[in-house]
Amino acid sequence: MGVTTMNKTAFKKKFLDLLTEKFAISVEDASLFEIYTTLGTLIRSSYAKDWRHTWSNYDHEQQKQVYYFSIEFLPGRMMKSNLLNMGWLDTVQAALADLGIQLDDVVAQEPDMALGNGGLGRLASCFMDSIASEGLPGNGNGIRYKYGLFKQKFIDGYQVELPNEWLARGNLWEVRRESKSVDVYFNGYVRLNKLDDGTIVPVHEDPTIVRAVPYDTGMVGFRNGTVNTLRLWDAEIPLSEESLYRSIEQRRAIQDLTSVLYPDDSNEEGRRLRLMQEYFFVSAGVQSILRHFKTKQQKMQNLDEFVAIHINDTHPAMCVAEFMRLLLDEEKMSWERAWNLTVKVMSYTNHTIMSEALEKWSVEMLQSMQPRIYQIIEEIDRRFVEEMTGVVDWELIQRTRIISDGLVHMAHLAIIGSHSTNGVAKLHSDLLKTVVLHDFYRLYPDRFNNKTNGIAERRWLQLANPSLSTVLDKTIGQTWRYEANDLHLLMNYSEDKAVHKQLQQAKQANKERLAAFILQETGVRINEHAIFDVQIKRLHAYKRQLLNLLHILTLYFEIKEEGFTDIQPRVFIFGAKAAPSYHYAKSIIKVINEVGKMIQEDPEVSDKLSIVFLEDYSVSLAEVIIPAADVSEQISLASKEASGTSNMKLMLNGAITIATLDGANIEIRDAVGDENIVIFGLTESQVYDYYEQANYHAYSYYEALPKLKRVVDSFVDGTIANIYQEGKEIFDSLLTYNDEFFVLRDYEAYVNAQKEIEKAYQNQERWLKMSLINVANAGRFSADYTVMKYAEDIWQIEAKPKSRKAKDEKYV
Ligand code: BZD
Repeated sequence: MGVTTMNKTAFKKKFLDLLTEKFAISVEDASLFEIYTTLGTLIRSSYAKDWRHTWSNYDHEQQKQVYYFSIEFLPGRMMKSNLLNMGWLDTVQAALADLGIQLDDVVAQEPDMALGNGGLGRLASCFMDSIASEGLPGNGNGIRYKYGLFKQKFIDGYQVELPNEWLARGNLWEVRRESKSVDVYFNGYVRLNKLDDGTIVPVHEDPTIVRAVPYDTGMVGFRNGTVNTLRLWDAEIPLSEESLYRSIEQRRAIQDLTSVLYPDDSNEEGRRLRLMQEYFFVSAGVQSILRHFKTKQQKMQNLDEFVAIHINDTHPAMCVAEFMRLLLDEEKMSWERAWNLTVKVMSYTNHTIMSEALEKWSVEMLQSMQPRIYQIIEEIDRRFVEEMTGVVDWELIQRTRIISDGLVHMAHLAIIGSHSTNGVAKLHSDLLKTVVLHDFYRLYPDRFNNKTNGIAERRWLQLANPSLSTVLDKTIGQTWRYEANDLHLLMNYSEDKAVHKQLQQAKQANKERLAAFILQETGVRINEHAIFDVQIKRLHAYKRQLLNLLHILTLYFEIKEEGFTDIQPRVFIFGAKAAPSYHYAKSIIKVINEVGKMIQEDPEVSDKLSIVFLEDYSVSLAEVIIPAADVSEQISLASKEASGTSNMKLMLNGAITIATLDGANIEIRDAVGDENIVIFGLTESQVYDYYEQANYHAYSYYEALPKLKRVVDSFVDGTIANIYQEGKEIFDSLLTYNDEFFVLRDYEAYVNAQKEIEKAYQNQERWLKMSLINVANAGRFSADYTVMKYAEDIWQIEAKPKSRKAKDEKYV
């Protein structure tokens, strides 16, 4: 059965038969979970053939494949996106409705697959969708964490973390592939055996062996018959070695290896278990790539014509050394040849300029856990220094070498060991070249390039926003569903009142859906006609949720103390998790929640303002919030947000962006024009000027602006209840510690920008046109285009014409 051919009658029969087979139950008596399991099984078995074909065709046609190594993948739920991509969505929705079942109720049974923290992990999953949809030969390689990112609850306004047992009821989509298991070695020591002919053979003595077992999940391409593979590794006790691991501690240590995802998204904790996780999925992945390659009857020295390995941030940077190890120790290749291949095969993406996120491991830890890998890194470092000596100055070599001050610098390993280093938005890539990685740019100017992030527009528009999708279909036809840039056709209707009206109705329907959700989740009834102002992203000081809060408090005091009456009603919606150990971020959550409560309990303001901080922000929650947003808050301190991707999702859904000139916001402004976005605040070069001249005095802004003073004082003067410690902490961060992220400096500009937003909203004609222009110009941020650029410029892989069917279909 081809995945795009399925009619309602055939589906119903198959579905009901399978329901009986699996559960011996009628549809009337079946639980939603039984229905979900049956539907999922049917979906999976229906793409199974395509999955096998995709896999064998790549081999058969000797296609070069990319392996995307990422310590995080954040796909969210998969059922609906599989249905959409198979071309089954409408049929299945209608067939189930005939049986008295709402597809959305069924879909809600699926737990979010949350094996990631935020932007980086979600990007990896958007790429998986786009790589398959472009028919590109590409696979993901990561870790099958037993517990996903923690579940967030608020208790008395405080964040509390609970375990996320996403596997508790099994996982429909994965296939355990026992036969593809590999062994990964840790600890012990390396003995160098000298053979009679003088060659030296390293032998790993007394290792701890962990069995890596892969679980594969099909990544279904959009209506093109391509089904790629996401391979996630689980750690198990090796069967043959069972007797060696009898102690409970030893067994537990192995099982713990893939137990939890580290919940820190931009802070390097340097824990031993994390390093073990990194080597574990790197070694398992690289071993399985080489093992597979050896079945091809190709020469090892031509490996780079068949394999590209992508290092997503530095967590998989040991790919470089592991690849070298296998070529040297197992394949007996010479160093020069192995190195040459490694650099050609590897490529690396940097996702942050925050120095605390740059991974460094102590020599001691790496050496004791990975004695052979450490030796190889040491040799790479030695040769690097040797090669550069006399070519560039000594200080530059010291700053760029891999091992220094007792630390192994993972970004240095990734850059030196690969042919490409890219940033994730133009500004970010420029900053890498000119500031953060400037030294490396001097050494390897040709390796640096930009690949602005992109998003899976199928998920974020077609699936998440059916109301808007219908308006688009009616207005510009359906080709945008295949070719995101065709959204641009909407520009022909930028002045069309009838289209504006339909866009407005679609947005209103989504706002009502979100309001109902909020009522159900929090018991709070919000004004559906207010401006829905949304900030959704991890809680981090540089993202400046605090600046947003200062504005909310400003409005609050204007109403309470200055008697303002003409404020446009607003609902401020937050979604954000803080790393469990990030005290300051947790204080901000608490304070936002307390301000929310204060406002809600005050009838003088509660019809004008409200704060809704939704618990447990996730991909699925984002799918409900984003279509309902009027305003997109992208207010990080310029230079700090590498790209951002919620900015793209929100604009695609017609929200107007209020933004600093940071990350991809700059490219959004270029796409929509200055009149269709509201920009404020310091530019990146002004921020750097402040750093250089060390002349920022937060206090002077506090003193000079009475409104700001009133707001900042409210953190410590008792205005806001229950925040004694948290309020003081925030107050001190701003004044005693001189406001690291220039919140006070940007306050006035931000408040003015918010006034502009309000003015624009009050002129609905203007607003709807702005919104339309945002939708019309969001196509360029489709990850389909992003991955094609990676494919052409970095990975050198291509799709066979037949696997790009979906793109060609529209011309038929
Ligand atoms: O990566 C984010 C950046 O902050 C965003 O600006 C960018 O859009 C996305 C995608 O490129 N970085 C992360 O999400 N980083 C992490 O999640 C992370 C996770 C573990 C350790 C360090 C960082």
